[in-house]
Amino acid sequence: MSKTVTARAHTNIALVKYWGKKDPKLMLPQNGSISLTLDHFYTQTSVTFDSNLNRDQIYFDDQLLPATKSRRISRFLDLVRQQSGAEAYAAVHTENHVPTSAGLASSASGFAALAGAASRAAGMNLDNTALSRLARRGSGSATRSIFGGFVEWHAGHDDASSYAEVLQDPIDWDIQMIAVVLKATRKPISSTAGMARVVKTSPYYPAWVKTAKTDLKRMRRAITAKDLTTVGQIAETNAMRMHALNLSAQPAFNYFTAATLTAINAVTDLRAHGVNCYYTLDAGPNVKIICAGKDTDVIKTALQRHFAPEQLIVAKPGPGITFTETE
Ligand code: 2P0
Repeated sequence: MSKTVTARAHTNIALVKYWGKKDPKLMLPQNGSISLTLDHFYTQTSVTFDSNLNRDQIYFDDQLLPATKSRRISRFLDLVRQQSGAEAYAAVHTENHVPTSAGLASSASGFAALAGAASRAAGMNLDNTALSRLARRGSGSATRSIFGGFVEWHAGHDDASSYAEVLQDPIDWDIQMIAVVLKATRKPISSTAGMARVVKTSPYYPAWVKTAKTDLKRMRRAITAKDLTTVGQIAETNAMRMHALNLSAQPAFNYFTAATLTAINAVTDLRAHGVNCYYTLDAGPNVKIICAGKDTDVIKTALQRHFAPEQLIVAKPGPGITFTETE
C-alpha cells in the first residue's frame, strides 16, 4: 500500500462563464472565464493507489459507488496513471461539504480535489498551474478551483496553454455571494450536453464568444479597481447571455424554476431601491447574489419574504487547494 493523499478544494462561481468547448477531448473551452472561489463549499478527497485492488473503488460519503456511476472518475484516474506511470487501482474517498441538496456541489471542487489527491498519491509533484491543467481534463470548471480568490482560466489552444491563474488573492475588499438555494427538480440536461448543444445549434453562439472576450477584459479591470458595481453588472449580463444561449438552442432548454425568477426579480427590486446587488446563475436553479457584506441584512430580509432563512447562505472568498499526506 502506498501513501494516502487528501486534498481539499473549494467550489467557484464564474463571473464570466465557460459555456462551450472547442476541443471536447482535451477540454479546451471556446472562451476564457473568470471566477470567485468561495469559502463555504468544498470537497475533500483522499486517494490511495493500492496494488491489492482489482478495480478503482470510489466512495461518496462512505458509500461505495457501483462501477456504472464511477466511470468518469475512473477515466480520470486512467489519465493520472498514464501521466505518472502508476499501475495500481485506487481507493477514493470523497466528502462534499455543502448544505444537504444545495445543488452547489459542482464538479468544480470535486475534480480539483481529485486531481490534487490522485496526482500526489501517484507520485507526481505538479505545481498549481500544471494541476489546473490536469483538473481541466476532469471538468472544465475544476481548472479554476485549484486557486483561491479571483481566478482566470485562459482558454488556450492546446493542453499546455489552457490553465488557470490567480487574478487577485487574498481579496482585501468587501465582496461576497449569497447563495439562494432552491429546490432542485430533475436537471433538464447536464452541463456537458447542454453546452455541446448550444455550440452546435444556437445561432447566437459566435456573438457569445465575441462578447465573452470583451467581458473578460472589462472584468479584469473591474477586479483590479475593486469595483463591486462593475463586477456585478458584467457578471449579471454575462450570466443572462449564457442562459439566452440555452433558450436559443435547438431544442431549447433552461435551468430555471419559478423560484429562480422570484429570486432574480427580488434582486432587481432591491437594486431599484438603492441596494448594490447583482445575480448570477449556473447550470441549475440556484441564484447567487453578488454583494457587499455590509448589505447582508437588508438583502436577507427582502429575500426572506419568499424563502426560508436556511435557503440563504452567505459565502465569502475562499482559498486554493490544500493537502495532507499520511504514509
Ligand atoms: C462555469 N458552468 O463557468 C460554467 C457556467 C456552469 C455554468 O462550468 O463538461 O461541470 O465537465 O467541463 O465544468 C459547469 O460545467 O462542465 C460549468 P464540463 P462543467 O462555471
